[in-house]
Amino acid sequence: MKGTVWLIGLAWLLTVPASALSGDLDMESITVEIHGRMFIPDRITLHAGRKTALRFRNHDTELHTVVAKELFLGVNLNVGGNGAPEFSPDGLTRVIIPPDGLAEIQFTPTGAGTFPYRCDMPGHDMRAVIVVE
Ligand SMILES: [Cu+2]
Repeated sequence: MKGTVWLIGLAWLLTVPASALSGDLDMESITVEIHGRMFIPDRITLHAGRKTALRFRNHDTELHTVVAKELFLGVNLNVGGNGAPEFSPDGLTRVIIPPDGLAEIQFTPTGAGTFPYRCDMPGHDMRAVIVVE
């Protein structure tokens, strides 16, 4: 009997996509790759009212940051991975992502708009846009 339960558990693990393990089945997952001091792609679209797992994966051998002025202010969120989030009283202001690091921000975008973000490390001219529709 124990063996059967174990097998069912294993089968479940193998059939459920990895994205579902970290949250709801209806969560929208999107990943921005950071490579050669660029955000790739430099424009992504999210959906207002939809639970979202927004990931930034740093493939470079240097630190990068994600600085978004308005997108995360006043929004409930969770930051996972090995990034270092920084908060003001108004909300998440910056996430520092180490080399080969990954930051996952789980939140629900509240309103439509176009939200530029950037990396504010000295000398990095890295800009990209998140569109919420
Ligand atoms: Cu950078």
